[in-house]
Amino acid sequence: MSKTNQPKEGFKFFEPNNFSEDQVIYRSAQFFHELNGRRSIREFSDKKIPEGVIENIVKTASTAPSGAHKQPWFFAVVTSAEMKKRIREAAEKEEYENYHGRMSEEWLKDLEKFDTNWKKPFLEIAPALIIIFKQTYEETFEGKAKNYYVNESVGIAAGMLISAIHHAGLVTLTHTPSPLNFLAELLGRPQNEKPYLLLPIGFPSKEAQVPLLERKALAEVMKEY
Ligand code: IYR
Repeated sequence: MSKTNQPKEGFKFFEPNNFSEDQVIYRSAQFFHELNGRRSIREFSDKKIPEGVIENIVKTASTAPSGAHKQPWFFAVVTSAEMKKRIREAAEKEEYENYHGRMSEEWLKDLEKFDTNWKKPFLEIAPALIIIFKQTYEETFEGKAKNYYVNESVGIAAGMLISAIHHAGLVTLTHTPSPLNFLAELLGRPQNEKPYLLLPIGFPSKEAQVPLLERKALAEVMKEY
């Protein structure tokens, strides 16, 4: 479709999809159905992820909207057995403390149905770990530049990463072995980056089990005004 006007300086005309109304309805239902099949997985197969898939998933996450389009995120992809082992050891050290005193009784009770504990074998078994870093500011040649709405931006990118992983037919877990600081140290990340989430990614183990959970009904999460 050709436009008669010129776009304003620094802009271009947006090219919409132009789906029919029926297509919009169908696509929305289809995408819900697809994402409703997503579950957090803690039991992984060691099967390799096909070439190029992680790159596509990270590129998808990096399309997320961000404050002033600063894209204040960085994705560290760990596939080396040696580094996965070091991360597992450091994570288990933190998790041991979490499960033995740092988490409240109420918190431990809330986690009972997930049957989790301080041991994290998936950190070595999964073929890859993606560690998302948030960039609290940007380091430029002129010095420090500000980033905006960093938590919101990186949270949205993380959601898009998880959706892309699921869409590809892979599984993941949003793992938070808090405090996460050991990851910045192990991976030698710069001062302006703080670890945000750790996601093992791969195929599920044939024996993988997930807890019986219900999602909230629409009326509990939405109201029209
Ligand atoms: N980080 C711990 C504990 C944990 C916390 C929450 I909130 C969960 O939803 C699940 C686990 C762990 O990964 O075991």
